[in-house]
Amino acid sequence: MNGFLTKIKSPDDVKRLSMVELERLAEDIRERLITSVAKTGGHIGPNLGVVELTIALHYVFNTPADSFVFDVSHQAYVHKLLTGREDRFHTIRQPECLNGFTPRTESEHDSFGAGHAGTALSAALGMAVARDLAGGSEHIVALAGDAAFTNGISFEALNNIAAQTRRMIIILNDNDWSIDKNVGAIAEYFHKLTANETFSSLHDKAAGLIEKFGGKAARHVARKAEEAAKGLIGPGMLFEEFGLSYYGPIDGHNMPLLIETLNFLKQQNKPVVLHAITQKGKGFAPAMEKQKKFHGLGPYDPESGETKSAGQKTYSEIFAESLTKLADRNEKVVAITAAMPNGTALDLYRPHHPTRYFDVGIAEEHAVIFAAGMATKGYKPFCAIYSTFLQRAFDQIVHDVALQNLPVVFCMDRGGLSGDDGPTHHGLFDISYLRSVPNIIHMVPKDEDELQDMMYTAMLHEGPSAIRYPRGIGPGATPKAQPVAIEIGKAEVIADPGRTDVAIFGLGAMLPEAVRLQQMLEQEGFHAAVINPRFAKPIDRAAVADFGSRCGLVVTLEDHVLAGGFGSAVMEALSDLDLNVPVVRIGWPDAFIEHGKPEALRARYGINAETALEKARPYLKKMMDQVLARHS
Ligand SMILES: Cc1ncc(C[n+]2csc(CCOP(=O)(O)OP(=O)(O)O)c2C)c(N)n1
Repeated sequence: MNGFLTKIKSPDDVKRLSMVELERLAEDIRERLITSVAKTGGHIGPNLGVVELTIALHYVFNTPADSFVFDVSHQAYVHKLLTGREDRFHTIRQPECLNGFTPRTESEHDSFGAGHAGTALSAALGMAVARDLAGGSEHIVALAGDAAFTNGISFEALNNIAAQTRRMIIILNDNDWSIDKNVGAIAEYFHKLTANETFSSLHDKAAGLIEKFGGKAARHVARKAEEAAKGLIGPGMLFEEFGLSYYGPIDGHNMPLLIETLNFLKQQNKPVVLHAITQKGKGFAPAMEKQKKFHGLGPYDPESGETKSAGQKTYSEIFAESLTKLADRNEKVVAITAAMPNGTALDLYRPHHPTRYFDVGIAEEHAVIFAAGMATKGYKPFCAIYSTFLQRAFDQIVHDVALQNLPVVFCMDRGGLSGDDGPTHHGLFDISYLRSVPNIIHMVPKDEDELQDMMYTAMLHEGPSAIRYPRGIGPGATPKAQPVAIEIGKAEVIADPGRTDVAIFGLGAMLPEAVRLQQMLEQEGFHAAVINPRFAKPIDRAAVADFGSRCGLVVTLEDHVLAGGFGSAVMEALSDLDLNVPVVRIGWPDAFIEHGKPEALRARYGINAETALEKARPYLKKMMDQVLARHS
């Protein structure tokens, strides 16, 4: 078992295998993917779909001299297995081990890092143009899924490719699925190309001939298939109009056909698109049956595909249920997702309000302006976009929403450390990037019930608002039957001992750490107030003024970068108020945080009460000295 795979130490070893051995290698890889990802979790479905494609790519091309650019790069596990990382594959997504994507630092075979969708074509074009300028001869191959073509950047690149280079290969890996079913006109168009019967029969003939004879005859039939289909439905018309030569669609699991075709495309002196049809999850029944679930998930049973349930409702689920309730009572409430109905849990909302649910594809910029447009007509759009993916729509938030003061609500799931996915997915910047934008309010709930209240508050608010909440489960506070509105910019004082030495502001998920710090301080004889800030913007200046003027130290805790974050906002307010009280800030440093288990990363970077206490010590000592001096 895995006999062929364990012998592959580099892509050169792939090139030495016969066709029969390549097929055996594909079997080995599938088995390894299924059993290994069962333990680590990860993007199993997408990778099972590109086994033959990736083997064929390494058979025909020559990385690292040639470059493969993977869109999102969640489908690069097979590439990792073939490029000297087979012995470490069981460590994927584990702390200090292989990343789930392709950071350039991991291997010379990883030409471009990604995690967000739609970047492959632009990056590959940049590489191709750089190669042309330098007089190089290497090949640049971009591999992008069908859903990547719902993304604006992909089209900006398409618009530019033919004008910039004569040599670049794009592989459209079409499996019909985004995470959910792919949506929109492009998905329809791809579907039309592949559903054509005449094409299918010619295509099968071509595949059969290649298996029999290979070479010229097959190429002839493949071209005939292409021409015939072209006459009927104009396959690839879209790409041809962009000045790219379109080939396919071909069966992306037919290894001889793939190798033959890639060898042919390698010789072309024009930018080309190869349309490969693959099946997401191929070879693993549970993944073929439940495409959505097996796109990316935690550990599962490698036989049955069963997963353990979290038991408690996640923040995403509470968000979806709360939105359903709001929409039940307010017909102006609408929900918008950018291809993440599953991740944001909006697929729980969808059946209740199907006409007020919009999946716009992987198109965050469009999602935000689309929401702005709806808001101009009196609707109340709730845009559910992960904190990390909303980064892409910054200008739309500024220029289209905030400048016009339109009441769009941004529900930023995965606000805070994301964990196993790593730096491409951590949501650690949204306070900074939204705090500088006029008109917008930014809220952070301490628990699930407060999330519902904040959504209600946002619904009533007449301008733009954002709510960030963490990945996974929260403290488990069941939302009230009726949400209540929160006064804008008003913090909640959780504990106030009156005579206060330290004021601790614990933002959102960090509130329990604030309470722990308070207890640690009490044990050392210091009285501490605990505040749930609720708003990162506008912050509660009255609370800052009150505590800032009657305590000896302010501590802020946030699951966000320190630069420009909540603690910075508190310091700015103290400075504006001319209050000269020291501030200890706990948050993430000015660095990209690697992947890992959230608890371990928090411990490593000191995002906890212990570090706050350590940092507070010099100030506590000063306070103590002053007290002693007064009494001596
Ligand atoms: C900007 C952005 N938005 C959302 C996502 C979440 N996401 C990851 S993979 C994916 C679907 C990708 O589908 P496709 O490109 O067709 O590849 P497949 O997984 O089907 O192989 C989505 C929506 C993302 N990575 N980047």
